[in-house]
Amino acid sequence: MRIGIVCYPTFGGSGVLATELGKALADKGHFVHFITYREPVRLGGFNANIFYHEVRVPTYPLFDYPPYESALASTLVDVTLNNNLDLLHVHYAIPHASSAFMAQKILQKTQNRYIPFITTLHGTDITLVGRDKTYEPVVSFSINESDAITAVSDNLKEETLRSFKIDKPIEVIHNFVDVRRFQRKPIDAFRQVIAPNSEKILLHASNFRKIKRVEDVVRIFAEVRAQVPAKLLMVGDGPERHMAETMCRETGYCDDIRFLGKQEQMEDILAITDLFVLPSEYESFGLSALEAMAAGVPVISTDVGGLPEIIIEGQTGFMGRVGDVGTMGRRATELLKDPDMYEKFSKNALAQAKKFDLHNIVPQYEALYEQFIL
Ligand code: GMT
Repeated sequence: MRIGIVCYPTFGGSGVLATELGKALADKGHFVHFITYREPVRLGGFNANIFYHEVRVPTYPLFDYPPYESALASTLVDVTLNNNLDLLHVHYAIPHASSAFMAQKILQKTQNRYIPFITTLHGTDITLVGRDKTYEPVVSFSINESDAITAVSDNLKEETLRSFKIDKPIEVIHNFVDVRRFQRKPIDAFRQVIAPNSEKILLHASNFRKIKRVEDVVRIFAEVRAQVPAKLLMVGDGPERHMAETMCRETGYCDDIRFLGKQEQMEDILAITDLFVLPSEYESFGLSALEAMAAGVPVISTDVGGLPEIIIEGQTGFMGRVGDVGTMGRRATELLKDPDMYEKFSKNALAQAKKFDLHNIVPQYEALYEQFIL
């Protein structure tokens, strides 16, 4: 198949998933065309079946807001025609689904050619941004005009049906992880630098937006650190980072917390990690938690959104209510203090991640695509 993938090329979960999907499809012999404004961060090395098309957004003095949506639609028309694409798969509804709809109509009218498009809903495109009145009519319309709609969790499907009038089925295809990629041996020198006295290592990775509640990560760490020698790694960057850094100073554990910024080699960082912490206000799925589990790292998280679909309470990690840093901190401490329990959780986490391995999930996308290929 010849598939066009549209996504945000950044470190966000939807971009990561879309890129990994494209790579997995290319490995299976499909031709994959990424159509984005920048090369996706996880794209990595050369693959003969992968093509990258940059969406150029020319600026003009009149444009306070350069019209990205139009530039994307035009590029989709061009790439579809010149590469004889079979279908478009857009990740994150805004503005990708409406651009795909526009491209579909242009191709129909001018070339008498029908290009199906599938929209995968990822989370904030529904739960935050999409619900906003400013976008809602366009989001509802373009989701409904998609040839197929998928959501990354049962919870996100329910949220979508609650917030929008959707007149066609939404198929749930859970996010996936390449488990093999996360079977790394810890780099001793790296562990030694981070935790020179064999302290436990906790990790949080996100885009540091409000919804991630990074202040709770620091509070949970403070609870743990009061009981167990430990270090906290904060990976990523975003609007709440400065606040989190200020908070660290207030806890008195500043020397034990390191902000690493954006990182591409998550498998190496996870290989030295003991516990992953994700106390979000909402997660449609929590791809970062699944990646941690694939590395055998138990997860301490909130019990929101799609997280209970991947984390098994009391077996692969512990979940607390939003803001309940006391419970999450206590559970994290118990786990780190009990080597037998930790060992069991680590094994369970890996076993659970294997259920979401790319070999189990990618065929679900292929089966869906096949329904639309003439
Ligand atoms: O919130 C993020 O980390 C970014 C965001 C995105 O769309 O790029 O992530 C959403 O999609 C991910 C991939 O499907 C999910 O794993 C995240 O849970 C989801 N984030 C939220 O729902 C807040």
